[in-house]
Amino acid sequence: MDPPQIALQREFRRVLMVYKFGIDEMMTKINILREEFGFTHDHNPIEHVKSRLKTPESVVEKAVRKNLPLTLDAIRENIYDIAGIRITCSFVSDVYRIFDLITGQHDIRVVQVKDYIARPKPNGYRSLHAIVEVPVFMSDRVQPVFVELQIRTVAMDFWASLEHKIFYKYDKAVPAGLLDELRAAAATARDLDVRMEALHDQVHGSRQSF
Ligand code: 0O2
Repeated sequence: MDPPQIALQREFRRVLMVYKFGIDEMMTKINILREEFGFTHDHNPIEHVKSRLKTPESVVEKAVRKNLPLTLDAIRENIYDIAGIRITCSFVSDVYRIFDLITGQHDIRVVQVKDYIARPKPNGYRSLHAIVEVPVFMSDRVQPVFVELQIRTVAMDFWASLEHKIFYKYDKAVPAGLLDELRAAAATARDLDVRMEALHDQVHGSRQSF
């Protein structure tokens, strides 16, 4: 890295705290939903939740890759996934339900939605992505913060974590045979989601009744 990139990284370390607070705000919302479902319904749509903050190194790398000016403002305005939360649900209907419950909250602004469940990526990747903006109440101001949400089923998550490992093991040049296998495995994961949802509906009645 050259000196301007190193200087930006140092400056960025100070503002990273606000993104951590953005994650905290969102995690509170998600935990409230999760606990409330535990009390009031016989089925909890959220299996598990993970969060992560991008490191200053990877934020600056992304800024360089996107040809952004190396300034904090350019990073704040153009890099949406500094704060990330991944919510894993049991069923596909739960994914959309959780999405609606979070994005329907009045202090949340939805900036962008990518529905890779309705339109999977060519490699087979499925997941519902949303960039939301959440207000963080600091001592002297209210700071809106972008948070990337990835909401997916257990089957989608299983596939994505293996694909991610394979992708990096082969340094992004995955042999064609393995890519075919991964696409086939993604189709199997999709079929499993359909079957599990049908079974769940048989036992609990249609999810639409919620
Ligand atoms: P990490 O370490 O997980 O954060 P952009 O952010 O707009 O430049 P893009 O690709 O347009 O990039 O955004 P998109 O499609 O919303 O995907 C962003 C994140 O989704 C990725 O983050 C991955 O976490 C996940 N993702 C997207 N496509 C795939 C895929 O094909 N396989 C797997 N396993 N995960 C995927 P990062 O930044 O790549 O990494």
